[in-house]
Amino acid sequence: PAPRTVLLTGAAGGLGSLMRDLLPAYGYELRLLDLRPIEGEPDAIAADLADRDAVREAVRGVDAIIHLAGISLEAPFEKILKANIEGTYHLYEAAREEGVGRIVFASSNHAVGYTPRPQGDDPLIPIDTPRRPDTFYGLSKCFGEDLAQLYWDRHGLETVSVRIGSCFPEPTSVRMLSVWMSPSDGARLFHAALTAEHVGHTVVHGSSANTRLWWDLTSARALGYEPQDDSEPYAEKLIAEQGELQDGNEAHAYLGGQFVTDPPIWPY
Ligand code: NAI
Ligand code: 15L
Repeated sequence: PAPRTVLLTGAAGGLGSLMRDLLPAYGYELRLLDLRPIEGEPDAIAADLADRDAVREAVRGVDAIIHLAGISLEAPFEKILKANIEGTYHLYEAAREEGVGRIVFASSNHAVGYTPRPQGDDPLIPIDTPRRPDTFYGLSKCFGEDLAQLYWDRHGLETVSVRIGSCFPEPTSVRMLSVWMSPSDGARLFHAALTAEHVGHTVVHGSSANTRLWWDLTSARALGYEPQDDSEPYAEKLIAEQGELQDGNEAHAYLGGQFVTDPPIWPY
């Protein structure tokens, strides 16, 4: 049966807030979890993924999990280790112990951020492109994908790992024209990932059907995902403001964009 009750971790964050608005229309009852309290959501669980007992209690009784919680940018290794690596492990252990059947894992383009961006007639980046994390953050997403594979092979716990491009209300850079996932398409993709049959561990690219797309959406479409949006209407304005992507600019050369050149940021 299709999942009904879904635990949304990272529910206070940018993507979590967008999904809190959009996913109920698909019939899901969301249970919310985040470190931070959420305004207007008194029933949300305020818990740290480091707290194994709280995580186990949070997953009890849900049909599936959308796992967004964690550090979403580059940060010192020790912080990434705790939130993204140990935190994701705690969630998977809790899901295994409580018999939850499926997790949708928010992986990232930064797991493969050092992949050169396709230019000219280059083929789209395939989903089995070699791992090339651009940061400790991207490395933690590689770990999450491998953890998901282990829990499928060993415990039969299914995961769809979504290598999200940039999911924001609008694209805000020329690079984002190629990797943007509109919030509505994000909800469509998460819904497909929750409801497709026999996913085992499937890795998909997460974006809209952008005219300037850099990567292949075949595995996402195979789940039943049919993207409806395209960043192209934003192109003229963004290119007028920022110029085209340039050869010889390292931050324009790779899928991961500025993550390959920026110094670490610590937002919390
Ligand atoms: P965000 O930083 O706005 O939200 C992350 C949320 O996780 C925050 O509300 C934070 O309080 C919570 N959190 C952090 N550590 C936690 C912990 N130890 N225990 C419980 N909660 C914790 O990030 P955003 O943009 O909403 O992204 C959500 C997820 O999607 C992240 O895992 C991010 O890596 C991934 N992602 C997002 C993309 C995007 O375009 N928004 C692109 C690629 C991946
Ligand atoms: C990510 O993984 C980040 O979580 C998000 O904030 C964006 O920076 C996105 O990638 C991106 O590459 O644009």
